[in-house]
Amino acid sequence: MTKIEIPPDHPRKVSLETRETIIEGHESHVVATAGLLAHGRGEAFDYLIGEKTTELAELAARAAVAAMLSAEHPVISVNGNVCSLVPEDTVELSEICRAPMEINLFYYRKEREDAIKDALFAAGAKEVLGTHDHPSATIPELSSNRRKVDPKGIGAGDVILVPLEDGDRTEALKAIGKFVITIDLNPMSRTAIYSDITIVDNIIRALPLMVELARDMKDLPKEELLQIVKNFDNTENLATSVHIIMKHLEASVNDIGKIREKMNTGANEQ
Ligand code: PTJ
Repeated sequence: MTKIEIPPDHPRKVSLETRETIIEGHESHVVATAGLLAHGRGEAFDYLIGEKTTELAELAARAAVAAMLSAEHPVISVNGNVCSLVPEDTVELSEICRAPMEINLFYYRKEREDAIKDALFAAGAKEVLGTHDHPSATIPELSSNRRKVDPKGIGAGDVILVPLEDGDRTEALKAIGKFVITIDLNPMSRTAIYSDITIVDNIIRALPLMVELARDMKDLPKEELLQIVKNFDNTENLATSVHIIMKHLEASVNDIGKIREKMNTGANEQ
């Protein structure tokens, strides 16, 4: 299937193009079928936060980058959606933070692991960890496919970035003492709540922002990085994120009224 051309002046151009990207990812086996549904849920939450990076998300991204840069062994966990939407940024963040990428799939199929690996290499990766070609360690607290981890990657990691994750694994990673960072548009998801740092933003905006921050912050002294992490409060971050959604919904009530009033006035004048 060829990607459909979205007209440059279409008001929902970015959203529609992102949809096309994820559909293509599904066709090339990178994205699981359930990944399409997960993306739809993400789209709905993005609508609710106003489809832009909030100041709060920027603060969370800064704390996340500080945690990765100051870690002994940071790791980026990559699933189908992440690989499809932001392959180049993921590779770049991995390089700047010296955080290996590990493919870790909920809907595991060897065909998918291979497709994701190829896509990451095509995006410039030099090394990609995963459970297929390496002996695997297991997270005992977890029963899903994601219990298998690479002993050189998540197995040994101290700070793990797990974007668009399911709640069970985040909980399991916390239970075995990992510092967990996530990117999740839903501030009420279990992953968002269990993580140490949650960036409530669309990964298509959050990852490029993290790359930019990592470039700026990579030479900061470790104490300064650790202080940035210490000053971050995820409880406050998540509560305020929910308030942002509520305010946005309140504002929509007025907007709908105004648009309909204008529409009716226009119709009466014809
Ligand atoms: O590739 P696999 O096999 O590992 O499977 C990946 C998915 C995403 C299918 C799997 O992890 C899954 O089922 O995830 P969930 O439980 O649906 O959670 C995904 C979370 O990510 C939800 O809270 C969504 O709101 C959120 N989300 C979806 N798209 C985005 C997003 N958050 C940020 N940016 C997005 N673009």
